[in-house]
Amino acid sequence: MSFKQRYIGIINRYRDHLPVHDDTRIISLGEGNTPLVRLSHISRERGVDIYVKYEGLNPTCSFKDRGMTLAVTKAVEEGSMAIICASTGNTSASAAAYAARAGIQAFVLIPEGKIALGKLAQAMMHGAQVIQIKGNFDDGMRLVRQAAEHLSVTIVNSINPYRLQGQKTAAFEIVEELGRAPDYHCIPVGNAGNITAHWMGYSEYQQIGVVATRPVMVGYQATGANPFIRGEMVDKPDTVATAIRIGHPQSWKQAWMAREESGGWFDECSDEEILAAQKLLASREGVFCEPASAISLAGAMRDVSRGKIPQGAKIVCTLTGHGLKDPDVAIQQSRKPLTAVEPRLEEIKALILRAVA
Ligand code: AN7
Repeated sequence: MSFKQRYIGIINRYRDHLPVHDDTRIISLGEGNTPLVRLSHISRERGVDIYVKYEGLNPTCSFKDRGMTLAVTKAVEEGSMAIICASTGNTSASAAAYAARAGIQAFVLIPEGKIALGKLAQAMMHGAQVIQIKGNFDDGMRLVRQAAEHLSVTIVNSINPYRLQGQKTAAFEIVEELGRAPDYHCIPVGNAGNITAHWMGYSEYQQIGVVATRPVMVGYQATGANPFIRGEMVDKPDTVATAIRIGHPQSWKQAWMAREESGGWFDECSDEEILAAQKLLASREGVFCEPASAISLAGAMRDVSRGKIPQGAKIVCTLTGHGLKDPDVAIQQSRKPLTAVEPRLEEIKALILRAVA
């Protein structure tokens, strides 16, 4: 029996492609190396080859960990004792965990009442200072920028360039797994950091000759939070997919460039389409992601049915966060209400027989 080398995270794995030194102290939780799951039922039914990159299986259950390991590693290297971010939830969870790991303080600004329960639990458990704002993510982001001008805290939102450097490694993994770039990469868009990071990753691998082609990048936003579809900022964003309830994206220009250079497009999905795709994925393929993540599949399926994405195409959809992040929305949308029966065999038998009838 031979032993595989222990996997210890994206910085160690992709050191040559990232801005670290030999003696940099790496702050890692073993992020990255997430599964690329082929959707067998959905691919067969729709005549395409669809994979999901299951980023919900990162240490804090979202893609943010890829960027956070590098952002916190560099913050510590530069002597910072505190990090700060605004967040719709996942960035705060990730920042809190990596700050704990590093032994520094995290301050997280979240929109009051608008973040999923799992994410709030994470930020609180990891010991972040949680600051609720009577406002939305965009208000929080403005305050974070202002606060960092006055105080010595490091911003770990995706305007921190190390975040995108770390997140580009998802594209590396996809290429290595498929042995090529996909034809289409479908991805949720909020601040547009992740679509930008993926395009950087694919482009780097093309430049150094690992692959000959890059995918068409397709970004999806919720109908109520759709600045890229409107072509202008949105002041009162709203959607059931709270992770992408963002009206003033931080990586505006870079995302337009990714769209332009890849020959891609932006489109929007309604909350109903998002929840239907989330349910379909969970019930037909066994993969549970949060609502914001499901928009990548919702959009891809619609673009396949419209012929915008051709039959036979190889498609990767990024599932940015785990379904358990947002148990409330999952339970609310279940068709049958949960009831309890007496603990007797007859009751159970009757229920099973009725279900299979
Ligand atoms: C599950 O946590 O912005 O387009 O503050 O949590 O790179 O912003 C989260 C974003 C998609 C959008 N899916 O990614 C935050 C935050 C999930 C997310 C996005 C987010 P970007």
